[in-house]
Amino acid sequence: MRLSPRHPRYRSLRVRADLAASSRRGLVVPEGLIAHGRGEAFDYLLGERTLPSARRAERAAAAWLRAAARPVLSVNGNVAALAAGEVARVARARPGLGVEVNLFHRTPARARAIARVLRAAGIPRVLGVRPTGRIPGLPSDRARVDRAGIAVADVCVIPLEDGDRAEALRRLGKRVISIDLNPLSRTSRVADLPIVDELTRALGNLAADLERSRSRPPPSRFEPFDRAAALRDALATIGRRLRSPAAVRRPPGARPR
Ligand code: PTJ
Repeated sequence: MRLSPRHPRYRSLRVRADLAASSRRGLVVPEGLIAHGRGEAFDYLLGERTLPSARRAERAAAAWLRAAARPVLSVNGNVAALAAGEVARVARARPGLGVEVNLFHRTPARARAIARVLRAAGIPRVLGVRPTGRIPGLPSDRARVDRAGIAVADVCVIPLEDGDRAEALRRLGKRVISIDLNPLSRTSRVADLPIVDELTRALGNLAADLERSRSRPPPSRFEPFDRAAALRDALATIGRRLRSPAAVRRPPGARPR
């Protein structure tokens, strides 16, 4: 199908078409397409831009990654398909960051395919392809981790994650940074540092912050982050947008019936 760049929602249609193609190749599971739709809905409600509160969260996340001893970024099918380049940029800007494949719907072939995409994006060492450890008390395949990665990480970045694993990671005493457009999701609510922003925008901002601070010594401690305020701000933004008269005004060019 040909998409016209003049279509007002060209970017969104392009991303959908790319994800659908990734799903046909087996990189993204059909459930991942549904998850993307939910993300799109929240992005729409948030105004499809990075909120100032999300930007603050991204800056704090960059500082936590710099303060961490063993930080890891977890990658599932959607993340590899949507943002392999941004993951590589973050990994370049934070030497020592582990990049680990972690899948809810795991098959060895999918894990290998995702690792290939990450390597092609410029990440030489991809963890989690053959898991060597397990997160206790978690029934799903998401429990299967790398003993050199998530198992020993002190800070985990978990984009598009399910609430069970976010909770399990916290129980293990890890600092959890989530990236999830839904401020009501269990993942956002249990994370120590929830970033309520779209994945590619969030990782791009994180990479830019890390690149800017590379010449400075890393912080000696983890600055506290007001997670409740970040979630409240995202919800307040959604509420304001839903109540605004502009929400029911016809878009320019729409014909009256
Ligand atoms: O590749 P697998 O097998 O590990 O499966 C990955 C999916 C995404 C299918 C799996 O993790 C899943 O089912 O996730 P959930 O529980 O649907 O949660 C995904 C969350 O990510 C939802 O809260 C969405 O709102 C959010 N989300 C979706 N797309 C984006 C997003 N958040 C930020 N940016 C996005 N592009």
